[in-house]
Amino acid sequence: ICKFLHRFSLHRPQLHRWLISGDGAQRWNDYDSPEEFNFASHVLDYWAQMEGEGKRGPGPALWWVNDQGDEIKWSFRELRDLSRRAANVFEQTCGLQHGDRLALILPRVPEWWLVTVGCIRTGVIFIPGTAQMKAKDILYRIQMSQAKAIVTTDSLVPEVESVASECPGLKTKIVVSDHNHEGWLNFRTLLRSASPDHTCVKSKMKDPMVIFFTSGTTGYPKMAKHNQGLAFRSSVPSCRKFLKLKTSDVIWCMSDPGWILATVGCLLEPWTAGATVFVHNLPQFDPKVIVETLFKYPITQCLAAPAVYRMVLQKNISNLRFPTLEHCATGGESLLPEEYEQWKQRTGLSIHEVYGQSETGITCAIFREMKVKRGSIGKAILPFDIQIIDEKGNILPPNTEGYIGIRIKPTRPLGLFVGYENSPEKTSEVECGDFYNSGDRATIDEDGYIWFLGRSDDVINASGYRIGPTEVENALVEHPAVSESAVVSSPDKDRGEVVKAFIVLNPEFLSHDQEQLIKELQEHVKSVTAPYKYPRKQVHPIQKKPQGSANQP
Ligand code: BCO
Repeated sequence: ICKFLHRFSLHRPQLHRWLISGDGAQRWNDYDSPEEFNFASHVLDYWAQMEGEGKRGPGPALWWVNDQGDEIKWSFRELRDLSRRAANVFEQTCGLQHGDRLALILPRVPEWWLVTVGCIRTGVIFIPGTAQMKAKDILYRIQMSQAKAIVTTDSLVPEVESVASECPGLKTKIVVSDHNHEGWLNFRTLLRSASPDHTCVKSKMKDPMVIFFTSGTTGYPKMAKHNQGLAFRSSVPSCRKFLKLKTSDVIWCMSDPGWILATVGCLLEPWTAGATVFVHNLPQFDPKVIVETLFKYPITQCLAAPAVYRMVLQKNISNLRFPTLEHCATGGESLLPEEYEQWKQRTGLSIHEVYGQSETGITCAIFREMKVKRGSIGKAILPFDIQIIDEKGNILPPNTEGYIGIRIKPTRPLGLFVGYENSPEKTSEVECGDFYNSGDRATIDEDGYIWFLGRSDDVINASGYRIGPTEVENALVEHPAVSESAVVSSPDKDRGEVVKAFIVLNPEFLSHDQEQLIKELQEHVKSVTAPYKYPRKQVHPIQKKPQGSANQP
């Protein structure tokens, strides 16, 4: 009956309402797979309608602030109209069509939400990236993804301009700014004159929605492509139980907009529940500002990498009893049991771990009302069937170390990526028997709780960032001092892991002051690739031996 009603509801908005309960949870089954789904029309427009009928509370859909005291609050109706305008900008002004790709490289500005939803309305596939990226990172992403358009911010205009001639497929450059740039369309100006009427595309569930670039052990980042299932997944009952968001909740997910954690935690999860998304556009991360913000605004839930909680605790701030905060979740790297204990003692709140990847979205979690087992990343969120597997895809018994596997046969669950774009061989490398092999090592206990152990490959997870050693090695060898480099992960008390680089110097740099050279190499990496990747551990330059001499370090 549920399936029938759901199918019917896609064409009859008045029936669609029957499928949504008072707290915003949609009455789909965990295993449902409707043929059509569009987050903008099925979720946002629904909440706009509820607001219009006085059936949703007064909280805004988006509440944005910055460090200069600016504030923006948009209701779901405003968001609907503005994102329809964005859709018209993309379709009418930029000539983008269903299936075209758009690179989205913005910091936490309100327009990020208009661009994402505008893309969903038009069927344009958006490709988020962090605004820490440099020209080469951007060039690689545009060339690989064949993006026809880019939306970015003032500071990245020169970076894009420096590589634009190498991107013949890039037809439209859009800047989110109060200033105009030659050769660029101005998003804010266009939005003002665009029509708020737009007919949302009827997307099929299998239509691509978003592509995330994700780092691996070798080579450059791969493109993990997701269909509409990533957004639909937020609507199924198991996912709704994980944060148990209500329309009165105000959730602050601190992830950079370039990561899947932001797409899930700042967009899909909160708005599926009709909750308020809170955003603080911090130019620079500062634990003190995090604490002040949690005191100043009525934030009820926060989702941030363990490093954020860790750095707040390290500040030794006397009062961490936040007046409205009820629930804390974390993901991206491991939270240490002692950090959990300290946070609980100082704030009175538990931190609930979640686990996921760019390929999977949030895969398992300590649900809001679930018993916390300290150090566990929780249980599978349906419809994902997670098992611990060996390298052939055989299921291992409880308490045996293996890989985190997600069942893909006989049915690939909605919410799991559809594959690495343009790389069937890389896609098949991670398919292992009936499972997707995450490459992460873990055990599962008799109660179904999963215990994360670490990566099986050389990918470095520094404060929640996934960094491929090759990306840093390639950046280092661009410096004239560097003849060869090898980059590895190194344990770190603040960031869990950090990048450590070993350098073989070219002979003419051997006499240079080593401490100064280390700093220069760090700054060099920051200048040629996204700075979060720079080697933080002291790198000790190694003398390059003349050819034929003994091979000593
Ligand atoms: O630490 P330093 O000051 O030496 O360097 C920092 C920045 O100052 C610097 N930087 C940034 N922009 C720059 C720049 N330098 C030159 N030019 C620029 N334009 O570069 C370094 C960047 O490091 P960071 O981003 O780690 O900065 P910070 O301030 O230490 O931030 C700490 C964290 C904890 C806020 C940050 O590391 C963070 O946000 N981590 C979480 C990442 C995350 O969200 N991961 C989730 C991925 S999705 C996923 O895992 C799937 C889960 C479902």
